[in-house]
Amino acid sequence: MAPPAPPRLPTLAVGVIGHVHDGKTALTAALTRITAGQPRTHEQLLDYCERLTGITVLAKCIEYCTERRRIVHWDCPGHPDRCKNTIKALSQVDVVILVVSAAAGPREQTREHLQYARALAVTHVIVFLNMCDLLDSPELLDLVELETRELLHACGFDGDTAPVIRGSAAQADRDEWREPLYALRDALDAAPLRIHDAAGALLLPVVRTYSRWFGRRAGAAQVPSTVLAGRIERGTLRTGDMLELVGHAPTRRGQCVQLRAFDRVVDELAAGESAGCQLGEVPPWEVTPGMVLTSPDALTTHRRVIARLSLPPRTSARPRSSWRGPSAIASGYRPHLYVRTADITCTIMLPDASRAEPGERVAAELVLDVPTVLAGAPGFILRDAHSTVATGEIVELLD
Ligand SMILES: Nc1nc2c(ncn2[C@@H]2O[C@H](COP(=O)(O)OP(=O)(O)OP(=O)(O)O)[C@@H](O)[C@H]2O)c(=O)[nH]1
Ligand SMILES: [Mg+2]
Repeated sequence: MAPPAPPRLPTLAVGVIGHVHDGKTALTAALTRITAGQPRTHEQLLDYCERLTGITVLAKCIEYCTERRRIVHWDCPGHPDRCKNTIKALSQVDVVILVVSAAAGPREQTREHLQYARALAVTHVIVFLNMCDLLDSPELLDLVELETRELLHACGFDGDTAPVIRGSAAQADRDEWREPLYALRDALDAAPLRIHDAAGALLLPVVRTYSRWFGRRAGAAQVPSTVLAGRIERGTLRTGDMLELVGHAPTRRGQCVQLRAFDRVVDELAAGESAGCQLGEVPPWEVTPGMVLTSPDALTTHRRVIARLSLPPRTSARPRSSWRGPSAIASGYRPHLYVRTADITCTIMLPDASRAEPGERVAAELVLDVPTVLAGAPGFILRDAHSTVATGEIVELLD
């Protein structure tokens, strides 16, 4: 029997970020067990390969309810090689929970994830100091909290007022460690909601695709159909709507055959909610994550933009041999551009200078390899194989 529909509460999208192995998945599992929804264990949130290595690879999206909110929760990977999945998940959230190991303090990925959240216009951070069961010195905990607040300041957040909760995700089922989880749940209830425009033209950046085949019975013609998942950024999506997929490949049209919010079939979903839209007449191989689902003729794509870039400053940390830290960029450099859920190679053209050094802010022209929907994008991230090249915002759309 299908589970009962959760009450219709305002949706808050939350991303859990932090350095690798600081306890993000353990905290996600603990949160599902103290809120209304499907309780999960740490193992249930990992797939087969992840269980073998203990490292989260894909960002996982789950849903649960607190007293006042329906939470759409993204458990992000912490490993530096999985940054791409973290960025795509962060492009879908309103608020982040920053998990910091009390035993180790903030580290390289703690800083990098905060920079991503800032670049993608997230303004509210809740800090969870995890693994406090391993430390019995309150002075050391004070020091880690101070260091984390300083890091929040350095990354452009309000480090003085951000809630900091001290707890232990792995021990959350024990009575003495239950209170911090309740405090975290209350902090999610108190987090500010974003105001979404439900009346504008539909804009749903596709984060994941699934394929479905109909007419599997003998003799019946097989009709491919695709399920597109993502968060509605603007507008309202209804079953039966005629829709258009824009960006990357030639524009495709199809009808919304079925609409799902996690495991519930619904008739309508509005801006701010996560949707799974089964699109008829469009085969799965023609859809790429990063495309945008919209109403026919509502949005246009662009390939050239003027942008303001901020290059991260050099730090003394060199945590692994293949990581070479922030470096200077020159005209003609071709990093990956992460904007909304798209991941596109682009060429940087610096009109005013031949080079830009770490820590600088420069204006640049970006030429994308494939056209994509860029209007209204909250911000973007440029990365190469090993490190973040720059974060930035679009100033002007050219063509
Ligand atoms: N002692 C102790 N161990 C913990 C705590 N939280 C998590 N752990 C352990 O830390 C290890 C890593 O936890 P995960 O939740 O997988 O860490 P993660 O941040 O999700 O890791 P990635 O997603 O790969 O970055 C596991 O063995 C957990 O059991 C805690 O509060 N106390
Ligand atoms: Mg994890």
